[in-house]
Amino acid sequence: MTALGAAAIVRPMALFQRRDRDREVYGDRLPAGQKATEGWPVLHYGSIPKIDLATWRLELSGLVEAPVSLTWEELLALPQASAHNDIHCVTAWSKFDNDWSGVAVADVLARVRLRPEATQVMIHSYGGYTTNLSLADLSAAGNLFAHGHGGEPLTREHGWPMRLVVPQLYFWKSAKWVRGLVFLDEEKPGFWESYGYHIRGDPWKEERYS
Ligand SMILES: Nc1nc2c(c(=O)[nH]1)N[C@H]1C(S)=C(S)[C@@H](COP(=O)(O)O)O[C@H]1N2
Ligand SMILES: [Mo]
Repeated sequence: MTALGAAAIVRPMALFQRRDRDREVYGDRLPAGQKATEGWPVLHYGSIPKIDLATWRLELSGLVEAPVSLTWEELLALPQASAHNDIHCVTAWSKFDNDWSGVAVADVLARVRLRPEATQVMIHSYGGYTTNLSLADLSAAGNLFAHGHGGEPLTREHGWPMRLVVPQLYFWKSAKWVRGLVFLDEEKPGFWESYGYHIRGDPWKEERYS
């Protein structure tokens, strides 16, 4: 057998063994097709945007009664919250037991009056990334606009100064470097969704691609 052939057979077996081990350790907390990672991979399209806290804003616009713009100080003046959760990336890694700090999505949404027809949201990031969520998925309990992880401020590559954390959906929905939410009355695909990622992305239903 060639070296290549051996590698091709051995590697999938190792993967299955690892998935079995992960299944024993994490049980029902591991969605189908995922494996646990100890580190924290950095994944994004393009380069890390340059952000200045003095000019940073979180803009709430679209189907709202009046647009709202929060400065960094105004975000920090909102009630500070924390969340403990597992995250699942569509590239098949899951990272367990994350401790996030930030502001509950509900407390940010409380700052804006939505028009009744607003049912969907496009998240916009510094650097141009977008991802879409239903208003229901965005406002699910436990979702956070996070500025810290593991007791430390977010690092630049993980979304400093602030990222969204929506742990019940695949992690591409958790936009890093968030700069605005645009409220919509119809479902529109964001960046990865327009390249064939699933429009919703529930890891428990393996909604990876459409
Ligand atoms: N702004 C921005 N946010 C993003 C992305 C991106 O390319 N740009 N990639 C998404 C994807 S595909 C994943 S898996 C996670 C990765 O987050 P991490 O680098 O903190 O692990 O960020 C998501 N948020
Ligand atoms: Mo991803």
